[in-house]
Parts: sequence; structure tokens; C-alpha cells
Amino acid sequence: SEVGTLVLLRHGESEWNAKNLFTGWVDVDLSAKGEAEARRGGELLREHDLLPDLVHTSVLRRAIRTAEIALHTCDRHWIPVRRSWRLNERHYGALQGKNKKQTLEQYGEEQFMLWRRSYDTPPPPIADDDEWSQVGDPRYAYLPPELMPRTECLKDVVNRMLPYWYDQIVPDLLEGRTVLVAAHGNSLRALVKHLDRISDEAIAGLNIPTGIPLRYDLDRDLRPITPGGIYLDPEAAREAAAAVANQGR
Ligand code: DG2
Repeated sequence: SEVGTLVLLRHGESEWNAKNLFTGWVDVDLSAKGEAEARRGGELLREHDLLPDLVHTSVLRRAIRTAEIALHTCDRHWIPVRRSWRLNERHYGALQGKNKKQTLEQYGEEQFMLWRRSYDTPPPPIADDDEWSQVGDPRYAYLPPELMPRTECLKDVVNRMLPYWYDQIVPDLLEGRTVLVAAHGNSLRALVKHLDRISDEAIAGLNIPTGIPLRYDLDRDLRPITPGGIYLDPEAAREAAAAVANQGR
């Protein structure tokens, strides 16, 4: 393609993915399995000769460490890195810290799936004095107070992610770079929705597996040459995406 290559990578399994807890902006670490997934992600990049020139991450540890481990594995630990809260996971509001299975049992399938996968129904907002609130976290000190979320639906994520996409990532792609974006299930769903022009309804069925690089070759108008992109390990991606879809059950 004329423009550079975009590589999307959801962090490896986190400690809270393993415990089946809603995470959002809570800054949990990778599990041991997640570290191994990140290494495997780096091996896939190396095997496919898809070596990033620079990397963008969220400001959350699980994405930062995934990028670090994957890049270390493919000898690209030295590339420039930029980080932004705009790539953070969707803020999960009052669900942060709650068990997904218990939430499903308590509120029922319909409400549970509305909160997890509807485009525009945010979970209830989190209280500022909740133990899983990010109010007062120094990494957000520079954020204008009105931009600090207490909950987000996917539509909110699209709206806060897109300025970063256009201002910070697209220019790198237009210069022909291979750009790695290490982020999260829902912030990457937001980006994929935009790239592939997926409808508000159809995006509910799209799940991103952990640790498997997803390659997008784009044309000059930034439209994907292969819709949906190409997972570097398609079979593992299919299985892992199905597991994400079934979380809570
Ligand atoms: C998960 C996504 O985010 O959860 O916040 O719990 O990618 O950072 O592990 P991630 C969370 P679901 O929306 O798939 O329930």
C-alpha cells in the first residue's frame, strides 16, 4: 500500500481479565499468561517481518507492558513511543471492580450485554470516592476536569479516541511508517469500527482477542485494503474472540 501499515495489539490477559472483573481505567498488571501472550505477539511480528517503526500506547500498565514485551521480543525495544489517555480502555463506570458473572446474574443477560456491547448505553457513573475511581490519579492531572470520564459507552470512546487517531497516528502512517497501537478491547473496537465503517448495531458482535497482532494495510484515504484487517494468527484469534464474547457465562 502507499501508506504505512497499522498494527493493532490488545494487551495480553490482565490479572483482572483472569479474575473476570470489569477493569476499564483500573490500572491492573498482566497475568503470567498475559506476559506470555505479549511475547508470542512479538514473535508473530518478527515471523511476519512486521517490525514497527514507532508505537502508541494507552497510559495503562497492561498496554504499556504488552508493547514493551512484544517489542523486546522482536528487537524493536528502541523505537519511539507515545502514550495517551485517549487510547485507554473504555471507562467502565460503577462496574469497575465488579465480577462479570455476578453482574450477569444480578442484572440479567439483556442489561449485562447492553452495558458491555451496546454502542450508546453507558454503565452507571462511578462515585468519586469509590475505591476504583481514577479521580486524583496524577497521570490525569493535566486533563481538563470536564474531560475526566466517570463512565463511558463505546460511542464516548470513539469520540475521545478519534482526535488522537487523526492528530497523532495518521501523520505517521502518511509518512509510510509501520505503526503499532497497543491498547484495549474496547478502545480498539472503537478504532476498528471507524476504520471498517461498522454500524452501531453490528459493532456489538465484534470482539478483539488478547495478544494477537491485527494488521491493517490502508489506502491513501485510510480505508482498509482488506476489510477487518488480518490477524497474524487467524485461528487463535477466532477462538480467543469467541471466548471474549462469552465472558460472564
Ligand atoms: C476489558 C474489556 O478491557 O471488557 O475493561 O474489563 O481490554 O482492558 O481487558 P481490557 C475490561 P469487556 O468489554 O470485553 O467486558
